[in-house]
Amino acid sequence: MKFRERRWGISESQVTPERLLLSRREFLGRGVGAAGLAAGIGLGAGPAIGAQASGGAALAAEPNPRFRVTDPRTPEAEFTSYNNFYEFGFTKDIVRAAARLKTSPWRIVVDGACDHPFEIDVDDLLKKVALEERICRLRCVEAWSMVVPWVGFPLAELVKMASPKSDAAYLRMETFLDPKMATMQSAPQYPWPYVEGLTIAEATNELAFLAVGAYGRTLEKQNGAPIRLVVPWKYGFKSAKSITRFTFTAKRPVTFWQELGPSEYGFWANVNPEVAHRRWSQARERRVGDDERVPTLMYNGYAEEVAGLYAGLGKEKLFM
Ligand SMILES: Nc1nc2c(c(=O)[nH]1)N[C@H]1C(S)=C(S)[C@@H](COP(=O)(O)O)O[C@H]1N2
Ligand SMILES: [Mo]
Repeated sequence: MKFRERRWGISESQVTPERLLLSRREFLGRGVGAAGLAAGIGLGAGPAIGAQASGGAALAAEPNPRFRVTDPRTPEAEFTSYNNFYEFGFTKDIVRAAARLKTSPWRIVVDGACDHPFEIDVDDLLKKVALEERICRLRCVEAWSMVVPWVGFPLAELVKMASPKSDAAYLRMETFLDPKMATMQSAPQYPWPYVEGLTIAEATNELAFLAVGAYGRTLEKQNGAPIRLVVPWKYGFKSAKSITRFTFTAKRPVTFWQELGPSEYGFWANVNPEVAHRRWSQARERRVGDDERVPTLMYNGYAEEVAGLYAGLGKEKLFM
């Protein structure tokens, strides 16, 4: 097991797969323009620990006792300062760049194969749902993890409002597209906007959640304000931030990460400690906060709730 130990011994920047993949594309000569690079990476230069961006109004919500992991919560300052949000830069330090995200007004389109397509402002959407608090694990494919008290509502509620048609097998989700606001989006070789997808069965599983807050406050911009997905049994990249469109479709969507690296990132991306990423083990994870290395759990600890969704799908690449 010497090999694995060596792996853990190397510096985090070397194990940051998503970033590596992006920079590899730069080397291929299809890279980000110099201006984009300077803006996206340069802006995030200062130390961001403890930084408080705009937003963060108090947001009361009843704790849902059924979704409360007992692991220690990640300190809020870590959650709000150690981020992946590639629209704003390829480092973890994007707080300042993300301050440019304009979250109000925020229009959401719900369309595609459904009986009740609609368009709504996020504030009006929130009048139609009951908010609750859930404490969930978040496991990034890069082998770090957090435990986050989210505030939001089940994604199933939104699905119900739209009333999908019988041929709608998937829910496709799309993040904003505004290169003036998000500098990295002016790099045309990336498949912006950020796209993610779930099967309807996954989207209506009670664990699939739309978060509008965390730690008792509205979401910070860097965490995907004003509304983001939380799919706790899948690798973090499935939990798309700052969503503007939900589309019901018969066709499986090709996601942002699939498009960039189909041999490393798939549609399903369920957490499984026994299935290594092409370039590193997924057996353990680094808990952001105390930096302890702890074992990764099957479906990130949610096997009981979701394993049944994948019965009979053995031929699919369920764990990448
Ligand atoms: N739109 C968008 N959503 C995104 C990402 C992104 O780059 N853009 N990164 C994903 C990844 S890789 C992770 S691990 C989580 C990180 O969420 P956090 O920064 O709130 O912890 O957001 C996911 N959602
Ligand atoms: Mo991630």
